[in-house]
Amino acid sequence: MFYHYLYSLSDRFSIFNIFRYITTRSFLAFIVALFVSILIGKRFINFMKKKQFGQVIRDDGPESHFKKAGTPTMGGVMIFISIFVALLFCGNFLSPPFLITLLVAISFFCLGFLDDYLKVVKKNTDGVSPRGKLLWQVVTGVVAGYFAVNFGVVDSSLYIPFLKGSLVDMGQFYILFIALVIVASSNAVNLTDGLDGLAIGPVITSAASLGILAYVSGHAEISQYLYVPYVSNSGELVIFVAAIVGAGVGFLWYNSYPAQIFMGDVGSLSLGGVLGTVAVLTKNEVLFVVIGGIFVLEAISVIIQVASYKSRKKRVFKMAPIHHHFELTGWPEPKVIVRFWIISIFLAILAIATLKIR
Ligand code: 57M
Repeated sequence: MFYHYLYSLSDRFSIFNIFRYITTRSFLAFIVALFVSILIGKRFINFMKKKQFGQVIRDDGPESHFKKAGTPTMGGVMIFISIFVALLFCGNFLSPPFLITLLVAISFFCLGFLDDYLKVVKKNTDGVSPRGKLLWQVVTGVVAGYFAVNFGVVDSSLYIPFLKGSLVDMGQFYILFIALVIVASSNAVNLTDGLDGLAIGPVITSAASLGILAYVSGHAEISQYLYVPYVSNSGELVIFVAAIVGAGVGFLWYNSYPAQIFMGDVGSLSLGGVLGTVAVLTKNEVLFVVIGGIFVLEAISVIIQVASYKSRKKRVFKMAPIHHHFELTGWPEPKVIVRFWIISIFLAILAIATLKIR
């Protein structure tokens, strides 16, 4: 919003010309989101404590988690307040990719908020039914995909890194593919959010690398030079992910071990959905499997565990998702968390490095 007003002043005050640059607005979005999240974090935690809106710990989980009972949750509210404030100042609300990503963020925020509200405030441990949650996510993903494909935001071809040109034109089926990526990403981040800082770390590294890829794909000359599909206006998504990085670092200040607050489904579902949306709107859905490798590993560990248990009544892991397996193997929680962060940083660097070897 303010971006449009401030930029319009640039013909009278040349200083506001800087608002034309995506790099300037991205840096400002990062700083504003970081500042707001650190500023409101303490107050939000105290509010949740006073209201006794704390996490209920399931008794079938690792014993080391029982002491976490009552930890304030729904930290995703403070994350997205920070992101929305930053976007109000720096976001381009006339950019279709930006608006589609905002649509997914708001929809998944509402879904996660409702789920957490039912569980934490209404003490209804089930929250939104898994079927209802999935239906909400799929409808959101299909709507986002419909606008992306039918309003010329992205072409419906699937691009594989290292292959010059597209692999296949999926036509209207690309809408379902977009929905699949958004829903899978949202649920994978949700599953990963099971240790202090375990989800927000890879969210930060994923957002940062997607930001670099969005900048490249939105820049005509650079995208051509690097053989990356050009997606007009995708540069506006850099501001969005920069706000996520800022808000994520601010949230990590409080979510680092031992966590003073959890992000809740309101945080994990929406952050995952937004990352998936940015990945498809910048034509990086395949590379996103590498960037979000920790999320993929966590989700696959659950799929393997559930399939094995249902078919053979035997577990492959001591407990799924895989972070619990390492905990039960004897790794202290901080060691699991930091080692997963190290892997995420490596995967993000690897993904960016592919830009030079296409
Ligand atoms: C999301 N939620 C955490 C917190 C966070 C199918 C099955 C794999 C589903 C899965 C599940 O329930 N996933 C839900 C994971 C929960 O965190 C809350 O949820 C929000 C994210 N959605 O923000 O509000 C617990 O995680 C811990 N936590 C931290 N620090 C954080 O910063 O310590 C979270 C954030 C919190 C806290 O203890 O209470 C969760 O784990 O539920 N189920 C599981 O993950 C369960 N695994 C399981 O059942 N495995 C079985 C299946 C696969 C057959 C098996 O392996 O045999 C585990 N989780 C729990 N208990 N709580 C184990 C049992």
